[in-house]
Amino acid sequence: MIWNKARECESIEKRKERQLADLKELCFRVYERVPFYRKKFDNAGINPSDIKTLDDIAKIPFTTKDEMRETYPYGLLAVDETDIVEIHTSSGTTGTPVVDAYTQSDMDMWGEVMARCFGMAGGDKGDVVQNAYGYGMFTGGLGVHYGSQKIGANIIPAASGNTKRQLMLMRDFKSTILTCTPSYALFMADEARDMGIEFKDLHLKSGIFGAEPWSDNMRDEIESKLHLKAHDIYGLTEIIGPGVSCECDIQHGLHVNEDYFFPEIIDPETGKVLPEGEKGELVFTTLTKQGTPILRYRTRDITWLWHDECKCGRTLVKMHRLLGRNDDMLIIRGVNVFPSQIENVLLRVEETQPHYQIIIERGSTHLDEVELQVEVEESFFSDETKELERIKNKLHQELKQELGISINIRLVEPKSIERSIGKAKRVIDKRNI
Ligand code: DLL
Repeated sequence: MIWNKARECESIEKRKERQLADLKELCFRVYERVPFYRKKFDNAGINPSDIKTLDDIAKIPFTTKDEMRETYPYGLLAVDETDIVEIHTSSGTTGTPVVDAYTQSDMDMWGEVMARCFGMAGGDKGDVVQNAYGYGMFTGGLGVHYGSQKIGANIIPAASGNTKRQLMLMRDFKSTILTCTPSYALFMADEARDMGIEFKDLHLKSGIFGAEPWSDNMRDEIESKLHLKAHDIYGLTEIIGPGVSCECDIQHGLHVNEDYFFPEIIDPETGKVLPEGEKGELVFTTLTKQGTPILRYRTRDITWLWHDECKCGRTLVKMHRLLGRNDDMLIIRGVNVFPSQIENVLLRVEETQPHYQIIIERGSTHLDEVELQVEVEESFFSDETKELERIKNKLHQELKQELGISINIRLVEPKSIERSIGKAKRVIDKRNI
């Protein structure tokens, strides 16, 4: 099913015309309504009227995650606060989150792009969507929810976790589409085996998996274990949430909903726009978003873009499955974690030193397991298990509050973590994704 053929399959020329018209309007709108952008334009010596072609977008300065944090909570708002109908924040709970504030028209647009993603994954009215993304401030759960309702499917808002119940619902309500992180899909496969449930006897036909890196190998494993067709979905809070791009049935690149999210690839070092087909950092401009429009957001995600005549008929530009990031952000069980957040907690907790290593593994359960090895402050180090246990519990609580996930802690003796003369190797990622 192609949800919106007129838009998804329109000619490239026509789409470009619309993108340009929307870009121009956007520039005038944010210049007038958002002091943050007015200052950006002024400092760069440009005026909204200087944007005459799509290539002129390169004149506009980038927006970064740090800037989005600095403007918390409503510094990027381009409408009256009373026009906001919903807010979400980035996964992971850093002190100051990144805020996405949606007007009703933004919500309609989100539903529209997610409906397209469902279409790409073969979804339609009559389908039963089991949504095992997290609900709440994270965009995954509700974003998928709105898209599913838009296509008229029956949504089971199972949310993540409680796997036994998940499998029971899947069997009893005959779920046809599963939406969750790819690692959770594999975890479910193992649980099902233990419960004596065979996926081939269930009704799943497709899955929409994303929010974390995965690979073609993982796709093969998921498809064979869960007996479904696995589609990659990409998105990020800063832009809208899930629904920025998704794979169609051809499974050869993700179609970007570029009539709403204008993509560019830049050289992360120089900031220069790279020609189509070259690998670099993905940058997005939200062409029509009203609540918190974003101009040239540096995602830090690495990929490349290309146009081809996709057999599905869609003309939307494609992006390759993500190749990685060019910052140190980790995605652990779908939650974004920066090593600096861990460091901040270690500095705050007086019993520990900011000498640490983070070891990430994906064992037999397919879920990410993290161990934080951390040095205890000399004056607190003791042979008493009780005392060490107290420190461990305290740190565990603090980290859980900061990161939003639980991590295993191993306290080690002062000065036992290897010191580096160069850039310290803080993260040892053993996940073979
Ligand atoms: O993860 C939104 C989302 C929800 C996408 C559900 C897909 C499905 P954030 O928490 O803001 O938003 O994290 C965004 O996650 O910049 C990527 O680095 C990573 N990411 C998202 N989708 C994929 C994917 C949601 N399909 C960050 N493959 C992004 C690899 C992904 N990484």
